[in-house]
Amino acid sequence: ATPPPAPVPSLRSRFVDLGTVGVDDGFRRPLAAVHFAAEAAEEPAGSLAPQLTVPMATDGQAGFTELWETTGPVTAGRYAGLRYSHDGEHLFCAGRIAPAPRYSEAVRQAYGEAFRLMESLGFPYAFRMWNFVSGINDSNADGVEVYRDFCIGRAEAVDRWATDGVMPAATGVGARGGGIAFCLLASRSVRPVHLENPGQVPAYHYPPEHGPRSPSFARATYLAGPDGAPGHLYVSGTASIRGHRTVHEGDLDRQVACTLENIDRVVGRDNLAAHGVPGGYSPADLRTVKVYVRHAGDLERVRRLCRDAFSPEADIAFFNVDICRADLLVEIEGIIV
Ligand code: 3HB
Repeated sequence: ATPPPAPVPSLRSRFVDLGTVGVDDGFRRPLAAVHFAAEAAEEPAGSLAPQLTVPMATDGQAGFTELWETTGPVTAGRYAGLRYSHDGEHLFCAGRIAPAPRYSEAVRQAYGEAFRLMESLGFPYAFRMWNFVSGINDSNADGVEVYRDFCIGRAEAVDRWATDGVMPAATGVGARGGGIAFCLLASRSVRPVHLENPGQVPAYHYPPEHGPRSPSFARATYLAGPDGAPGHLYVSGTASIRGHRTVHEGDLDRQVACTLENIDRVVGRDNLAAHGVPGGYSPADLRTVKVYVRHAGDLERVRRLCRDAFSPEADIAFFNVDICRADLLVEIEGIIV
C-alpha cells in the first residue's frame, strides 16, 4: 500500500531579535533568516538554514531578524553562488551580487541561477522576491541609474526563464554595504496567483520613461494553503504611484495616504474576486510589515501616519533607505496570513 501523502508544510515569518535563527522544536523548524543589521556580515559558518545579513538597520538600532519557519523537514544546500533551503513545498533561495560598476550582467546571471535552481529542484513557482540594492538611485559607470541597470538584468533573466511563476510580488529598495542582496521564495505544488492593481499600470508594462526594461514584478501574490485552505497574500513594496507615474511629489502625508490606498485596493474584496482569490482585506490585515522611508527626518512622521493603519498584532519595521524612484518618499510591504 502506498503511504498517505505527507501533509503540505506550512510557512510563516515573524520579526525576532537580531541574530535569532530559531530552534527545531519538532513542529516548527527554521527555513531561513534574514538579518536586518547595522553592519554587513558574512553568513555564519555551519548554519543549516540560509542566513542573509542586509545592512539596513536604522536610527542606530540593533536591527532585527525576519525568521522563516516551516512545519516540514528542512533540506539545505548551495547551488552556484546561491544558498537555499526547502521543506518539500517552499524553496527559499538567497544570493549576493558584489559591488560593480554596472550590474545587469551579474543580475541576469544570478537570477538565471535562481531560476535554474527552481527548475532543477522542482519548485516552478516563484511567489515572492526581495532585492536590497545599495546605491539604488546612484548612476552606474555608464550613467544609468543602478535600479534601472538592475531591472535590465532581471528582465533578461525573466525573458529566458519566462513562465507564469517568475514574476511574483517583489520589493526593490535601497540598502547599505555595497552590491545587491536578494532572496526569493518559490513553491512546488501550489500555483500562486499574481495580482495587479486596477489603478496602476502593471510594473512590467511601464513605458520606457522609467527605464530601458520595465520592472519584473506583480503587485501582490496569493499562495493558497494546502487543499485550498486559506493561504497567504504577499503584498509587494507599494508606493505613491497612480497609472505609472509618481503622484504627490514632495508631499509625505499624501504619499503615505496614496500608498495605503494602493494596498487597500490590491487586497480589497473586489480586486481579489477579479483575480479569483477568496476574501477581502485592508492594510489592517497585514502582519509582517516593512515601511521604507527615504529621509531619516521623516521617520517619526511616517510612524505616526501609519499608527492607525496597521494592527497592534502586526510586526512592523521601519527602515531609512532609498526607494526605487528618486521622487518616492515611502514604500510599504507586508503579508496577510
Ligand atoms: C522591484 O523592482 O522588484 C520592486 C521595486 C519597488 C517595489 C516593488 C518591487 O520599488
